Amino acid sequence: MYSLKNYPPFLASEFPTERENSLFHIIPIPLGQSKGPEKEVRKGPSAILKASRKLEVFDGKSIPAETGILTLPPVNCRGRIEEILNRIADQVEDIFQQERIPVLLGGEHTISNGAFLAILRQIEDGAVNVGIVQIDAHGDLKESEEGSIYSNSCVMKRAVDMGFPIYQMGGRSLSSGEIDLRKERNIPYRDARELCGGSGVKEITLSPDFPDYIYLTIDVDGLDPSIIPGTNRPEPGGLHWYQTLNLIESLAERYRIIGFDIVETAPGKKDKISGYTAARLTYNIMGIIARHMDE
Ligand SMILES: [Mn+2]
Repeated sequence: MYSLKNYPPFLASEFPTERENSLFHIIPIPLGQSKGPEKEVRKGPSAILKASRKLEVFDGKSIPAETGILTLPPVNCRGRIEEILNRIADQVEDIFQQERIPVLLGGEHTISNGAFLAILRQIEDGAVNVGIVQIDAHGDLKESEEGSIYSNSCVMKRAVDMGFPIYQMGGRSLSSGEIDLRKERNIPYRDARELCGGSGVKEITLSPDFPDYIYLTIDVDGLDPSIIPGTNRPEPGGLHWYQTLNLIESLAERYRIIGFDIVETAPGKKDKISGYTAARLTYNIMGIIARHMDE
């Protein structure tokens, strides 16, 4: 059993959450595989949900909560990682089948692999028609780390191996092996220096052949650590607040976002900013998606 005190429904303090036919279904996933202090990332989903109680419903443009927000119980993150990823995939698949939008709250970045698995299960004729757009300071393109192919540094390599077209945004700390893989596989990207330097890019055009349907995976370290400091691998020079929202809005204008995740939020005990900002980010992305649903 889990406690509602630690996992309150998103925006529980406000009105039309938890209603039937909610557009957004939130899955809290408290995964932290590390045995060291980095395992604190498993408290991220709870921090985001608790902080969401302080949100006001207007996001600056609309009231995303009017589309309905359902918060599911947290995924059981005990056992083998393959089993955990299957549990996540089952939940996400169920949401796709109801034609709703899954919102995964991590937890470490590895949880996205569960969503990728669910997307693959939806594909009938073998042609992958969903691309994955990643906002992240890192490549996460390693084959394995510390003996595991399911480390958070490997999550996008698994996506590539599954056959997904991917697009990387905000990168600024990559290994030479990851740079080689980008070249080898022709992986498109816009790194932070190009996106965030100077006056800052506000709109993004993905590769011409990128699929119309996209899944968005947001590692909060893709944003500048002045925006969300509470994360395990903070890296200077990231995306700023309105830049992040503008870039995502520009994606929503051209592509259909079928689901998204916010991962790697790891606020320390005295950190009052990171959980709240991740909740605000989650909520404002719901707003962006809701406003572009009918187009
Ligand atoms: Mn990452």
